[in-house]
Amino acid sequence: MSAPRPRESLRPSVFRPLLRWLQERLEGGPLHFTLLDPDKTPGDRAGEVAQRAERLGTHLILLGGSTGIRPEGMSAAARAIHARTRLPVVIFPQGTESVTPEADAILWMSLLNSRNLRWVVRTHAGASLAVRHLGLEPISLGYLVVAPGMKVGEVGEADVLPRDEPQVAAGWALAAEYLGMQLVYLEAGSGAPEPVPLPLVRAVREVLKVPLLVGGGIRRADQARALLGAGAQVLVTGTVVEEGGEEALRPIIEEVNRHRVRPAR
Ligand code: 1GP
Repeated sequence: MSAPRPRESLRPSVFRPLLRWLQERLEGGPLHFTLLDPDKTPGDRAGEVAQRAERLGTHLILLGGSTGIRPEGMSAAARAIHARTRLPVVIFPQGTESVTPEADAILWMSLLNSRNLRWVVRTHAGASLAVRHLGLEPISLGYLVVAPGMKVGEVGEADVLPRDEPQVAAGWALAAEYLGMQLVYLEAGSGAPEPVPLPLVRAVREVLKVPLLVGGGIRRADQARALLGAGAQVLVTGTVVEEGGEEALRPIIEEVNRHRVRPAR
């Protein structure tokens, strides 16, 4: 029996191919992604929060979390965000439960420094045919968890990258690029007391050709400015969106947009 044929996405994406959309916008400067966890910010509420983030100037919504993710929750949140914004919605997967045809693409992320092959490639092997069947665009991403790693470091069974060894991080990031990853993400873990250290970002940026995303623990504009100065091309914030509200999010997004030579939209 042959595998089911891929079909046009159930919800044809206006951003397709999203990777190209992303690369074009990155030519004009850095981007800000808003991470929403449908377990903490479900359904219509996700739509409202995304709408506010869009008004503040965010460029894309990542949908996902480390625990408690269900396909129905992902779909409801994605639908609500599409109803209220014109932002692309991209799956930030926890596992097969994160897959929804309502998204514009899925980050095909491999937690490279996990001790468990489940997070590196095994879950992917179980989900790839479904993703193809749904017509979702996969964007490969080398996901590197830096100390302290927080929940994702624990759940993902990561040997977290040390904060004081920039060349170690550079080695891992370049390995990801050489493996063909289209994006690399340095992750300190959601709610980390401090973001990824600047020397790590600098060392990784120096060797990498593909876009570099940085997230975890970004709460203030001065941190955003420093990370952008060190070479981060996409900043991801989650906690500040869900807990800090508009006042906390605004200066971070403003900082990202101040670094752009032309608007993203
Ligand atoms: C998730 O690192 C991001 O990948 C979000 O981190 O919740 O600390 O913003 P925060």
